[in-house]
Amino acid sequence: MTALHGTTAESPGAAQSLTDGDRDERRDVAGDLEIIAIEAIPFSIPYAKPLAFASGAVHVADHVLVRVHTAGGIVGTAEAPPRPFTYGETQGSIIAVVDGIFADQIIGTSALAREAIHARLHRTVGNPAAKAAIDMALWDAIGQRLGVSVTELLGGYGTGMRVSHMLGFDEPQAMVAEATRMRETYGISTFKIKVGRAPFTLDVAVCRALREAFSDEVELYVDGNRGWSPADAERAMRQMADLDLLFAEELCPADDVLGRRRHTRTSPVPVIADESATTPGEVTRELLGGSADAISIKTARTGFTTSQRILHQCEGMGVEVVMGNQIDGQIGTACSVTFGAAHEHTSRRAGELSNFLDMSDDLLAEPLTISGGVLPVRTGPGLGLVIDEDKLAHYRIDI
Ligand code: MUC
Ligand code: MG
Repeated sequence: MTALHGTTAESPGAAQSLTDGDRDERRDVAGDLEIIAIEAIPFSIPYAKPLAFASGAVHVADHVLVRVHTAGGIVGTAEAPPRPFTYGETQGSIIAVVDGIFADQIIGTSALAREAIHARLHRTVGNPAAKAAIDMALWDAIGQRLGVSVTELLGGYGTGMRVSHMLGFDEPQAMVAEATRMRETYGISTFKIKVGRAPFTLDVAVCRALREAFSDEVELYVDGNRGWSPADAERAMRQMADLDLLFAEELCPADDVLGRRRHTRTSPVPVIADESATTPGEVTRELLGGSADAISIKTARTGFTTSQRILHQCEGMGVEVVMGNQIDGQIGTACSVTFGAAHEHTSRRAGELSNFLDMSDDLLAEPLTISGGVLPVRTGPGLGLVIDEDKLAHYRIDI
């Protein structure tokens, strides 16, 4: 059995209160959770309804299933969705970095040594989706071994989250029709409108059409994926000041530091940082630099461990957060709701948890369901995910 790495099992304080039996049990947990292998399996599932936005479009979910195997026969599972147009990761790069770098760094370590594993993975600055998937698979394994859900391990706040649906690029009336379908079928009443095309001939018109169609029955906010200049953002937000938008997300290029600061100062609604705030350090820079008022937390890029660091950072600063979507499939969405529902601060706003509805199929034996505008958390143990092995065999592209 592997010893605990830097935990309290051997510490003097613990020795007074633990019996030999307790100590054996804790060594067993750590030993059962020793990482013995990691699999990175590429799979491709077409979208029934592709999603287009200012920085790209997704027609096929070219994701990677990450499975962490432990000495006790537990398999932790998560999904990495590469976003080449945003972070430069691809299906191939995720597999290469997991197999070539991360596996060696953590095989032989107990999944309980979460800080040691975090420190090793974060020697590498980039590769967010690869690191996040490993992190979440490890939490899944820990939850399974302990017989509790990950959402309880993380915080145990609630049992589900209100859902916000992302409306991809289309003509104004088609986007209204899509929102209507989401309301009628799933009870969703919060929508993130993708903007970042032509602000004054199309984007503002889309937002106005949605507000006119639904009056005050829906919550609306916009996400530009860096598509507008700061000057256009200022003017467009002024033109939409009467639309009662909740937020404006990442409207301008991430590098335009002064422009984004000016736009944040003049925006009539809070500005969310998404692509510009992907690490705790970037969150600090954006918030203290005055380039954002709120933060999008995406478990697909910061897993559970770093997402919790960012969440606590925001909470301490009195900054709002939204659970974002990296165009996740059902496994990724289950991870987002697991984290979002676990905490009070992430549960205040609707989470972006419905993109999987646009996929033609998925890998879970028991699909996620949204009803009454709410996605429930899986009750575990772990993440409570069972992969349909026939579907995985069908959609994997490595054999
Ligand atoms: C979003 O919030 O920007 C689009 C690209 C990506 O990485 O996530 C989505 C949604
Ligand atoms: Mg965004």
